Amino acid sequence: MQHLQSLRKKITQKKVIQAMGCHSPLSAKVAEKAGFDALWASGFELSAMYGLPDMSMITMTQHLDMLRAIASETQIPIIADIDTGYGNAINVIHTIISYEQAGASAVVMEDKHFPKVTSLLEGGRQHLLPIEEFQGKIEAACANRINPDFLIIARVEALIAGLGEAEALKRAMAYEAAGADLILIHSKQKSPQEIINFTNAWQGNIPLVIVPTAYPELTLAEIQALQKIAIVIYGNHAIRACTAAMQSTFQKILKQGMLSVEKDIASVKEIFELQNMDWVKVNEKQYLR
Ligand code: SPV
Ligand code: MG
Repeated sequence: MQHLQSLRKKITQKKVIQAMGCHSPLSAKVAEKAGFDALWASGFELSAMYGLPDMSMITMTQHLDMLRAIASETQIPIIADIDTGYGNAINVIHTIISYEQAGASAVVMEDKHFPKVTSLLEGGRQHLLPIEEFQGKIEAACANRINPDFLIIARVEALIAGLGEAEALKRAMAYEAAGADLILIHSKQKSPQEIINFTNAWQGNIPLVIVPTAYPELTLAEIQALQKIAIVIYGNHAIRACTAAMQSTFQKILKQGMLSVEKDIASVKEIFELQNMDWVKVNEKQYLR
C-alpha cells in the first residue's frame, strides 16, 4: 500500500507534514487540491457536520463510512481520529483492523475514558485512563495492524486535563515504550508556550504531532525549528471555513438577493470538477448507445 509507506517515509524526513482536517470527500478533495500532504479524518468535524457535540456520539460505523468515502476519492494519506479507540483494548483490536481495511494510513488514539469529552471546551470534564490500561490499548493496536507501515499515534491529553508537563511527559514516555510510532501532544492554552516547553523537554525517540487550533500564531517555520514535530494537524478549519461561508452567504441572500453572492461562492463548474463530471462525459461517450 503506497500511501502507508509514503506517510511512514515522510515522518522521517525533515519537512513537517501538514494534514488538513476534513469531514467529507468534498472537503478532502479541496484539501488535496490545495496541496496538503495528508488528511485528518477529524471526529470533531464529522460530529459538527451532524450538528452533534464531539463527545463519542458519532459511532465508529459513521466515521468509518466517511473515511471509506474520503479514501475512495483522494490519493494522499489519511490520519484517522479514532478518539478513545471505541472501547477497551479488545475493542481496539477490531477498530484497528477496520480502519486499516478502510484505507487509513494512521490512527490517533487518545488516553481518555469512553465516552470522551471534546478537548478544546473551556472547563470540559477530562478523565484519563490509568497509564497501564492505555499501554494495553496501544499494544493491542500495534500487534493487530497488518501492514507495519500503518502508524499508531498515541495522543496524550494530560495538558488538556490540566495535569501538567511532568504527567504529560511521563505518559508520552510510557506510550512510546508500549510501541506508539508518534505522540500527539494536545494543548488548549491560547499561547504556544505549553507545547514549546513540552517539545523542548521531550527526550523520547519518536516524533511529535500537534494540533495548534488554540494557538494559531505558532508558524510553520517555528514548528519546523522545534525539530521534534513531524506532523501538524489543522484540526477544524474545513468545518469552520464552510460554516463561516454559509453564514455570510445565507444572510446576504436574504438581505440582498442571490446575485449579491454570485462572485463569492464556488461556480457550478467548480463543483462539477469536484464531482468528476469529465469522467461521466468520457464514459457516456463510450458506453451510452
Ligand atoms: C478533532 O479534530 O476531532 C480533534 C482535534 O481531535 S480537537 O478537536 O482539537 O480535539
Ligand atoms: Mg477528535
